[in-house]
Amino acid sequence: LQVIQDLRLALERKEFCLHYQPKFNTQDGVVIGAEALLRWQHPTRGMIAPDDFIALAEKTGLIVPIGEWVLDEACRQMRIWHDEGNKHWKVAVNLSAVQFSNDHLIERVQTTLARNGLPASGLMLEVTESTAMHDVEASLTILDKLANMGIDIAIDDFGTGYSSLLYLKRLPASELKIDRGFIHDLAQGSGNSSIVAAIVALGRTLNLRIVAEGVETEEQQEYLTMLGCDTLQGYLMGRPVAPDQFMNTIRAVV
Ligand code: G
Ligand code: G
Ligand code: MN
Ligand code: NA
Repeated sequence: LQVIQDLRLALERKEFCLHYQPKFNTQDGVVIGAEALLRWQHPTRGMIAPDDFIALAEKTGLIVPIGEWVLDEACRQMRIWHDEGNKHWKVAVNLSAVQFSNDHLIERVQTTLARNGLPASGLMLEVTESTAMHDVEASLTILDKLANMGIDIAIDDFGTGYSSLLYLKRLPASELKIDRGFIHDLAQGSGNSSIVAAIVALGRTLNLRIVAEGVETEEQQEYLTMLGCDTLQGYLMGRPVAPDQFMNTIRAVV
């Protein structure tokens, strides 16, 4: 397949880039960091979204070198933002299931932080609920190592998998990201609003920050604030943008 061939060459041809979407503290509106989101600038097909090539990258194993590039690039950019005075920001990097179970993950993360001079506290790793719960004992081993290095762990797309509460309690995560499907159809008194309220309560109990992603309207923003979400992320406050546009994006909000 042509697209597999293209994907193999994309790294050396420098066709990947990262866009960054800001994350805001609900109470004071302060930016606490950004999620790095991968984009593929294809020479003839234009910009390709990750949903259209991550699965293929996983199947071919190419996700491992691509993921290493993502981690390195995200750490490099966050080091620049730290040096510009935003020392408290973290960059959140998505890990796919294949990367997560790769034997070299821990070592790669360590060397990448060191190479870029980024403290572990400047990095957050996002794993989906289904990845984390797939083999819970193995996940605990890996996540404990990462957490012991001082890296924050977020459980992404939360509410779409099947978490055992016992395991959730043992996971060294600091953040639950409510899947944007629940946010999209959020309305006062709706089924989803009860689910969001329940996840917020769970987060309080387990000492986890609750992030609402996919916030698109002011009604959602107000309601999620009222429900007690700690962090908001979405098109309303900022779309994913190239790093040179990031400061302008957040200045428009804060
Ligand atoms: O903007 P958005 O289209 O960027 O992302 C779509 C999906 O692709 C999300 O589920 C997101 O987690 C995933 N994704 C984005 N960037 C990366 C990445 O660098 N690595 C992995 N594994 N997934 C990513
Ligand atoms: O699965 P993950 O949470 O990593 O994916 C983040 C995805 O959500 C990216 O594709 C990003 O572009 C997208 N996204 C971020 N904010 C919004 C939003 O407000 N609305 C919608 N529909 N998608 C969003
Ligand atoms: Mn994510
Ligand atoms: Na998500």
